[in-house]
This record gives sequence, C-alpha cells and structure tokens, in this order.
Amino acid sequence: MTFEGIIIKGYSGFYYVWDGQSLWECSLRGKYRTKKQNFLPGDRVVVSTVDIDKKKAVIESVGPRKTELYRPTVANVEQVIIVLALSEPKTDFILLDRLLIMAQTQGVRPIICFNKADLTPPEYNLSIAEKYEKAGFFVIVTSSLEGLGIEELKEALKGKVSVFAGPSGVGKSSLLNALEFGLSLKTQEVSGKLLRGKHTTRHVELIRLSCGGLLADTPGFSRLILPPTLKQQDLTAFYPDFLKFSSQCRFSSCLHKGEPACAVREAAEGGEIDFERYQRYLQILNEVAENERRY
Ligand SMILES: Nc1nc2c(ncn2[C@@H]2O[C@H](COP(=O)(O)OP(=O)(O)O)[C@@H](O)[C@H]2O)c(=O)[nH]1
Ligand SMILES: [Mg+2]
Ligand SMILES: [Zn+2]
Repeated sequence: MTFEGIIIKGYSGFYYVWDGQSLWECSLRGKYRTKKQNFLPGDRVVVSTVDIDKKKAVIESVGPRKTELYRPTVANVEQVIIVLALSEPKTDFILLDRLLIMAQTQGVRPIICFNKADLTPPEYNLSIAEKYEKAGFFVIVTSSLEGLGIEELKEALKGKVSVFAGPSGVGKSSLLNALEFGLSLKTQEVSGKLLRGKHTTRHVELIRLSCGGLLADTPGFSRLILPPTLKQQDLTAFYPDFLKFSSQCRFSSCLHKGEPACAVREAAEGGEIDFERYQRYLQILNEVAENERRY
C-alpha cells in the first residue's frame, strides 16, 4: 500500500510520517541513503507500507519544498504565529514589524497574536488589534490565562503547518498549554547558556495538535537578521498598508523617506497609515540601507 504523509520528525536514521491518522516509522530507500538526502520535518512524502501492524514503512519519494525555515529547520511552513504580549513585557512593535517582514520574505503567512489580554483594558487591546488589521494582517487577541481567543487560534492552526515566533516571556508555551492541555512547548533559546559549547543536536518535531494542525515545537525566527538580499526598494512590498498609496507617489522609485509628493508619507501624516508604524518603517529602511552598503 502506498500513501502520502508528512514528516513530523527525523530521529536516528528514521523518519516519522503522519498520514493524518497514524504515525509511521519510516526508513529510506537506498537511493536516498546513498545521496545523503536530508529530509526535514514538514516534508511531504510518499511512503509504502512494510509492516502494517508495526506501522513501519519506507519513503518512496519526497515532494518539492515550498518553503524552508532555518532554526528551527522545517520545510513547508505555511504560517508563523507572531506572539507578542500586550503588556509584561511591553509590546515590541518594531520587533513585530520586523517579524512581519521576515515571514513574508520567506513566503510564510504571518498571523499576529496579541497575548496577555487579561492585563490591559479591552478597549486598548482592540485599538492595537485594529491598527494591524487595518494594515492588512490577521490578528488574534488572546489570554492563555483566561482562555480568551484560544478557539480562534485553534481555528487558525487547523490543517496547517505553523510555527510560533516572538520573544521569550510573551506566553508562547502557555498558549500551547492552553491549546493542548498537559503539553508544554520546549522552548529553546539558541543563545541560551544550556546549549552554549555543547554539541547538542536538536531534533525539531512537529506537534500534532488535536485541532488538526501541525506546530513546530521550537519557536522560529530567533535570529532577527533581515535577509541580506533585501533591498530598500523591496521593503514596501511587505507593507500591505503602504501599497495602495505607493502607486500614487510622484516617483516610482520612491522610498517614502522624504521625497517630494510622497503619497505614503502624506497618508501617514493624515492618519490613514499609522504614523508610528511609518516611523518604524523609516528605521527598518535605514537598516536595510546599511545592509546594502555592507554586502
Ligand atoms: N497575565 C497573563 N500572564 C501570562 C499569559 N500567558 C503567559 N503568561 C505568563 O507569562 C510568563 C511567560 O510565559 P511563557 O509561556 O513561559 O512565555 P514564552 O517564553 O513565550 O514561552 C509566565 O509567567 C506565564 O504565566 C496571559 O495570557 N496572561
Ligand atoms: Mg516558552
Ligand atoms: Zn512615497
């Protein structure tokens, strides 16, 4: 019997393949072993059964990779849940804007999750969520403590391969606990003391959520370096809120940083684009300019 599945982890020479119902321990066909092919969690594969009762199978072929994230190294991630706290710690909006760019440059859909909603007034939470919704992003407001927004988050994760991102302390592990009672996300700070100097091979695993989604057990985008290939000119493409104005700028090459007759700047000054987000854009643009000079 031959069927399709998705690799959820690789471990000591075996790959564990999920077909939506069962987990199969798979070995590789010789042609893959000799090629030293490196399969990743998230890779979609065709397998054929070797032993149905023992759930053993062999990988016949692997499908093309749509995306490939680095640290955690996961293939075909479809969306990144960017988690930030509404307070404690204070929302780091420039980090949020940066993660939104990074997700999009990797071809991964960003979903914003504002957590710890129990600590700030609902009106405030709504105003923050609305800013990013108006900017064109999908936003979920949650409290892992009080269970707020968890159903909506489940709905978003359903049937998708996702990864969490966001700084420590914002509640990623708590959210996973709220999603899957009794499970805790093994957060691993790459620069953490525990791993420094040790040659620890981490095996990333996709957690099978009961809502029917797969979630990487390690948060992504821990290195906050913008892709060195990113050009100043390309940045606007990752700002859906700027796009409808940028076509009206006098210069088609406008970077919206002070050129005459810049429709984006006018929209920011007029409040149609969130002014603070525009200011953060200028900061990120500067950084991209520095990168361009360096590479
Ligand atoms: N008030 C409140 N505290 C939360 C919430 N979610 C997480 N926390 C707390 O925030 C701290 C960090 O949470 P944790 O899940 O470890 O964050 P992580 O580093 O992103 O995985 C812990 O003390 C949690 O109890 C929430 O929704 N509301
Ligand atoms: Mg954690
Ligand atoms: Zn402009």
